[in-house]
Order: sequence, then C-alpha cells, then structure tokens
Amino acid sequence: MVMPLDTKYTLIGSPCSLYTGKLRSYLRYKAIPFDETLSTQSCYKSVIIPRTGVRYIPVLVTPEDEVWQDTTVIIDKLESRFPNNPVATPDAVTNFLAELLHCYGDEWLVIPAMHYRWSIEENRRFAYGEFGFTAVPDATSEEQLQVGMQLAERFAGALPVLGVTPQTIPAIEQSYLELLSDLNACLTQSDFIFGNTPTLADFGLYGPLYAHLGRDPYSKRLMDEKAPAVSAWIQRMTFSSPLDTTVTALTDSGLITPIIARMADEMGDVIIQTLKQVADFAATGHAEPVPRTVGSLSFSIGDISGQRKTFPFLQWKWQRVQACYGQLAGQDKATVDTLLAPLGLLPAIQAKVEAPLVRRDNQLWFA
Ligand SMILES: N[C@@H](CCC(=O)N[C@@H](CS)C(=O)NCC(=O)O)C(=O)O
Repeated sequence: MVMPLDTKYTLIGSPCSLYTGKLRSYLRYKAIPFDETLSTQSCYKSVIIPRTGVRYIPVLVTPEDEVWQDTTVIIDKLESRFPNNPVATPDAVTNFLAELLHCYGDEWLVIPAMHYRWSIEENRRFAYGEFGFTAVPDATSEEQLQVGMQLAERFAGALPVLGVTPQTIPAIEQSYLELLSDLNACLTQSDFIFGNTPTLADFGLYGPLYAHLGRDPYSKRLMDEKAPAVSAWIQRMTFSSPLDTTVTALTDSGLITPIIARMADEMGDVIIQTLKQVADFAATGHAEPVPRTVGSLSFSIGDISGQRKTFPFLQWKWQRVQACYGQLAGQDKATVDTLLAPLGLLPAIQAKVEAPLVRRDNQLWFA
C-alpha cells in the first residue's frame, strides 16, 4: 500500500508537555509534514479519550485518520514510513546505548522534571498559566489561571508517587546538577549525544530537558547558567531539521560513561524490583489491562533512599532495551559488556522478564 506521505499529520499536545516536546522535535528533524493542535478540554472529549481510550498526550492523527498514542510507538511507526534520516545509526553499540538513554530520559528524568516544575514556586505559577492556556485557549488569562490551578493539582500531587518528597529532594537536585555537568561536557564536544546527528538518546533526553527543565523559567535560568552547552543543544533539537551528514559515533569518548553510570546507580535496582513486582502481580491473576502502578518499591539517589510506586510501563520500555541488547553479537556485545559491567548495569540488562508485557489498544497486557 502506498502511504499518502504528502498529506499532513496532526500533533495534538501542549507547549509545556514533556512528551509533546519530544515528538515535535522528532517530527521537525524528520521533516514530516504536520500541524499542531492544542490538547484543549474539548479536544480531550472529542478526540483524545474516545479515540485512544486513555488520557495521555501527545497523540498523533495520521493522514488516514488513525490516532496514535505513545511517543515510542509513534517514532517506531514513523521510522518505517519515513526511512530518510533514520534515528538509528549503522553502529549497533551506539544504537543500544541510545535505546538505554532513551529509556533514562523518558522514564527517569521525569523525576527532576516534575520536581522542579511543581516544587519551585516560580515554575509552578508559570505552569498553571500554561496548563490553563492549553485547556481553554479562548478564556481570559484569569480564567486560564483558575483552570490551570485545578488541572495542575493532579500533576503536582504525583510527586510522592514518583518518589519526590522533602527527604529525597536534595539528592534529586544534586543528581540533576551532576547530570547537567556531564551532559555539558559531552555536548561541548559534539552537537548531539553520540556525534553529529540526533539519535533516540537525544529525543529521549530532550523531552524532560526541554519542556520542563529548559523551559520553565527558574529551571531555564539554572540550565543556562550551569550548562550552556546543554541549552545550546536544546536550541538545536528544538529547531532541528534533517542533517546531511554521516554519523560519527562517539561511544568510546568516555563522555557518555558517567551519564550511564548515574543511570545505573539510580535505575538499575528499580528495574530489577519492577520486573519482580510485575511478575508477582501477574501470578495473582488480576484482571487486565495491567494498571498504571502495581505496588511500591525503594530506590536510592546518592546516599538518600525513598519509596515510589512501581510502574509496569518501565518494564515494557526495558524489554526494548533488553531486546536491543539481545541483538548484539561478537565484538559489539563484548564492547557493551565491558562498558556496563563496572557500572553495575548488567544484572538489570540480563534480568529475566518473568511476565512479559505487550502494548495493545494503548494499554499494557501480559503477553
Ligand atoms: N509514554 C507516553 C507518556 C505520555 C505522558 O505521560 N504524557 C503526559 C503529558 S507530558 C500526560 O499526558 N500525562 C497524563 C497523566 O499522567 O495522566 C509517551 O511516550 O507518549
């Protein structure tokens, strides 16, 4: 079947939404023709909820009037429709590391992104306005502020669910500042994470680093001051367009290693606990689809520990990382093992998934 590639897609989302930012940047980079529409209250009622069955943004309406949800799935589908300027590189090791950092950006950097947005008064007030503008763009700014405050309650209320509490906040901030410093070193050396074109790593990291941490006013100042090369990368990613260059992989530059080391320290054990709790949940024979959270687990950042809910979606994302690892062979596998073993990430990479998850109708189900 010939796809109507000359017809536009419609991105439905919000200027302040993490995953909308990720997908917008990807669409621009790929030069995929699209219009953007705000995810207003009426759009949730008329399109988002009835057509996807869930309440997430962004969604992408295709030229054939299909409605796609979940940025990871959307990017997969678009990569097969638009093979030019692929986000995968010819280098299997780079691709694996990119999938790893994609997962880190999407699933873990939500923690500093949500903390800074909702715990810092200046950011919070800005977000109220943005939420209100998105929901009811035709209302007065006073009305938008009221609506924004109501809508924001649920998001701000999610902080403890993610493990953001007065006890963990100092470690979350310390970890974020160290990450900024590592990313700054990396992006001083190259235009994108792995060299001269963006990969999935860039799009995954960009979501939280742009829409929250590079756009909310307090966080933007912090980034500009502490990590100007990251701010410059945000600009490149925001206005990206296809690049006529060949990827030069920087996986052996040593600059990526501290970033993966931090990911391993903070996420490795959370992943192992998640796989186990999802398996325990499956064993109890609960009704499906699998709920958004299935219990809680402990995690540590630096030397501070906390509790957060267990997200089966993290397992689904991790299955992709494991599948990518499973495709490595010979020297590529040896390179990855040599890199990851001292960082302590191999147990999570090699952990058995007892109850694999699949995604169907925008929900998770046991395979
Ligand atoms: N995994 C999804 C996540 C989408 C998502 O969480 N979007 C946020 C806005 S940035 C949202 O709609 N949240 C609503 C909620 O958490 O209920 C993706 O990649 O698209």
